[in-house]
Amino acid sequence: MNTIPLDSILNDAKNLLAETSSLAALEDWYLRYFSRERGELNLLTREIPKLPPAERKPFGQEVNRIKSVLQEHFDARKRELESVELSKKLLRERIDVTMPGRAIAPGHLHPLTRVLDEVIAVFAKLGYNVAEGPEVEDDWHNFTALNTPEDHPAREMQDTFYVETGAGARLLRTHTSPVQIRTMEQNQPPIRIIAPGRVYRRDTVTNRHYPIFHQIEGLVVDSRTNFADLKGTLTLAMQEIFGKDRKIRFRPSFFPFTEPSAEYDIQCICRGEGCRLCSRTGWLEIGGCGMVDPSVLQAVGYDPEQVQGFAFGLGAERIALLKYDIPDIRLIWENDLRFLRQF
Ligand code: 2NL
Repeated sequence: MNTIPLDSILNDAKNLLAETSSLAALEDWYLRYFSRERGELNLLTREIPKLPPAERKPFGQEVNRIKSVLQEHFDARKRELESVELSKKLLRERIDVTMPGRAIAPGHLHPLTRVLDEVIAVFAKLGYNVAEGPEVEDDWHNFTALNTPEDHPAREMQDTFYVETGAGARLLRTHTSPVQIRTMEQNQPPIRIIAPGRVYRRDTVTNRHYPIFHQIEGLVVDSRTNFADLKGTLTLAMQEIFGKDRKIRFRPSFFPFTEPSAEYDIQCICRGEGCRLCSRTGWLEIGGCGMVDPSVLQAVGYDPEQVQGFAFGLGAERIALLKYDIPDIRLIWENDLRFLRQF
């Protein structure tokens, strides 16, 4: 008679199986009973040859029954634990779809872009069209058509960025006036346009100078356009931009492409008391202007006896520095968010 307690082995195995609380523990349990080398059930099988012959068959059958019972229990426990671990994992990795999303910080326009837009809007109200043209220009549109003589310093290599030299020279435009020349070449008066854009001049970088800047030039050509129209237009436009209570003054000046020419200033916020902003003069320089020189009208095929016009220019960066009290023009280009966020 064998003394191997099959019933208690089965009961122990079931109890231990019920106590397993993870798939890892289950794996240990399985190896303990079913491992080919050391599994307790396989060890039992090896006992068979030692038994009296009559007991071998029923003992073997009983071991096999226990094996299949435990295999079933194991499979069931495995499904249980798998579902427990899956729900734990789902809970752990749960996504709260009702949580508010991460807000995308809205950006805003660069102060220089705001100045350009604002000046354009003022002239658009007065009936001006916006004109644009290439930044790489030829000698004719940038200089010759603008009555700028061969020996004018603006044409010097040092003052202008030439892309190609010699005959058919190409250069980075030094003002947006070539846009007006192109417009006049392609259209007949009346002309009423504003030309905003990037221009390039050799310059030593300081808090007020930078070799790339933005100009806004205006041009009106019609049959009876006169200097009073120019003064009235610029006075109105500057008061729209800086405030109705600011005075404008015109000082005689010279430009190759206008005759007569003037520079125009706007009254400083200190009202002439004298502050650092206006260097104690009470006035802030804005730009230049004048009546279009007859030889410019001739260059684009207009008859100066029939039409005349006025033109003016202003530096967009300069307006931005004055309007937003920016101490250094380099801030315009650095794109430092600490600076930009202030606007
Ligand atoms: C300034 C000077 C000025 C003009 C620009 C112009 C254009 C044509 C014909 C005649 Cl097509 N004149 N432009 C005239 C006078 C002054 O700008 O101080 N710019 C910031």
